[in-house]
Amino acid sequence: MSQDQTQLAASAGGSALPKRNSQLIDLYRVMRRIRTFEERVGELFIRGQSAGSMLHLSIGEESSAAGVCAAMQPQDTFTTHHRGHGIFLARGADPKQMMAEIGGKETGYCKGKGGSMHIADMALGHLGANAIVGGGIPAVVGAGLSSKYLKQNSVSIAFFGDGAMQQGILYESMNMAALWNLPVLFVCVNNQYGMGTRIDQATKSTRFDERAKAFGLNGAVVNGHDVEEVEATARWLVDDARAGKPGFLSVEVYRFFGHARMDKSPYRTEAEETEGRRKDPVLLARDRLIAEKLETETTLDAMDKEIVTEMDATIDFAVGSKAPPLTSMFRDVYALGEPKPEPVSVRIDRVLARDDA
Ligand SMILES: Cc1ncc(C[n+]2csc(CCOP(=O)(O)OP(=O)(O)O)c2C)c(N)n1
Ligand SMILES: [Mg+2]
Repeated sequence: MSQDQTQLAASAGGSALPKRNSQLIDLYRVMRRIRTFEERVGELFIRGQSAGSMLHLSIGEESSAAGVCAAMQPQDTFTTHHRGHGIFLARGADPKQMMAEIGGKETGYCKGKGGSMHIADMALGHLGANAIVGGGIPAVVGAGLSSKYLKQNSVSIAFFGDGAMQQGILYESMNMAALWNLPVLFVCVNNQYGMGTRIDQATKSTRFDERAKAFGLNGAVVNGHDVEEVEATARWLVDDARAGKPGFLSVEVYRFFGHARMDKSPYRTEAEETEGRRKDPVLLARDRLIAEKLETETTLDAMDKEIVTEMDATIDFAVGSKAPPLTSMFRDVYALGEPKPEPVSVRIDRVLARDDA
């Protein structure tokens, strides 16, 4: 299949795409680990052990993380939005350190100071999750420019939600990436909602790939129920980005639960939610593995059980870890070293004494 044909197939729904660059079993395992991890994150919240009150689960969206990360190389970098646990896990993060971070513990990736929405890890190329809608997008343009300049052969990928499709920063970033032929990929995890607003109430045109193509990027939309389709399309886009042609991918998924843990989705009908959850990427991959006789139910049950044990241990690890000491408050925050904190009373006197105060 020529690249043009592949591009067309991807935009049209991708049914004719070549499949299986990764084994479906590997993609299933990654998705199952994300699903189980996210369920444990929910448990951490219910037990009152998470740091902060906002947690955003990616249950129902696992194919976007598993499919795109399967197409990445070790030197590649990425940023995520506020719903990024699954992406980091698919990239190879240690779930214990992740859970500890979400719990605000010193054994976490950022020693408990990043939490769910600001987790980062340079070793795995995670340039940072970001709570501001669209906030992580421009960083990949900088990373792409740096990679090109330093000849690092790395691609930088921004993951964000459909809410960011209405943010100006995305278009400034796409424009610059296209103009400078940067090794960058923009991935929209289109779960149909930005908080309680359905996407067609937020924008007139939901053909997001057309917007990217208008800027001179490769553009594709894939059905996120099919993780193999996501992986095959992502591989094409990542490979092209590495060669200097940036791209955009919209992965169409359904957010199974509310925006955050306290949201019971009163703005969605039960019928819609049932239909959305029917297209479960994890279960569909499992069914296909069995139907195509690639794996037996017994083998998959054993794998699932092993994952449950692994993820149960993340809760014990997080709950059993210590919170960072107060004395470490300013360490690792802005720069290396530990500035001496100024006593509050001294600071107040200093501010009040300022001429322009
Ligand atoms: C610039 C900005 N505006 C508003 C918010 C409040 N907010 C947090 S998440 C969110 C919805 C984001 O929706 P989407 O980008 O589709 O991601 P999803 O939550 O669906 O994964 C909004 C409006 C914010 N964090 N940043
Ligand atoms: Mg959304």
